[in-house]
Amino acid sequence: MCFCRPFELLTDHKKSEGVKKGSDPGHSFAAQNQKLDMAGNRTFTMIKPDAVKAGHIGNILQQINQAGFRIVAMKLTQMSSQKAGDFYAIHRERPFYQELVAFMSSGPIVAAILEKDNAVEEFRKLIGATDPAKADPGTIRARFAKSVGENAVHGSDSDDNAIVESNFHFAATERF
Ligand code: DAT
Ligand code: MG
Repeated sequence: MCFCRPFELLTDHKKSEGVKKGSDPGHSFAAQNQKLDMAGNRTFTMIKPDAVKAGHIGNILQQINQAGFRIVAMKLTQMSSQKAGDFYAIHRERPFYQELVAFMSSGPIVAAILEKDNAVEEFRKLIGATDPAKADPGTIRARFAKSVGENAVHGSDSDDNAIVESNFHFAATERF
C-alpha cells in the first residue's frame, strides 16, 4: 500500500499551515468525503508525549468528554521525527522547531478527532493558552502542562487545519 500519493485536495487550502501534503493515510477520495463531513464541527487533537508519560490520558479524555466533545477517531501512536517535522512544518523557521520536533517524536501520543458545534474554537478554549502559566485555571494546559514547550495537548487552530491534521493521522475507515 502506498501512502505517498500527492494530496490534490489540499492544494486549495491557502490558509492551511503546518502539515505537509503527501502523508495521507486517508487517501484522496476518502479525504474528499471527510472534507464534506467535517465543516465547522470537528477538530483534531493530540495528547502530547509529556502528558502520556505522566499518566494523564484518562483525566484529559474525561475533561474532553465532560466538555461535550464526541470522539470520532482515536489512536495511541508515535510520530517519527520526519512525521513530527512534517506535522509542524509551519513552525520550521521558529527557534523552537528542532526542540518541538524532538519532543513530539520522543514518545507515544494520543491522536483524536473530536466533534462538537464550533469545535475548533470550543476546544481552544478548553485547552487554554499555549503557555500553561498563562492558561486560564481549569483548562487542560493549566492542569496538566509542564511548560510552553511541553504543553500536554495540541488543538487545531482553524477548520481547514482540523481537516488537514485529521487526514494526516486517520483514514476514513478509522472514523466513526
Ligand atoms: P498552539 O499549540 O497553542 O497552537 P503554536 O501553534 O504557536 O501553539 O505552537 C505550536 C507548539 O510549539 C506549541 O504547542 C508548543 C511549541 N511552542 C510554541 N511556542 C514555543 C516557545 N516559545 N518555546 C518552545 N516551544 C514553543
Ligand atoms: Mg498551533
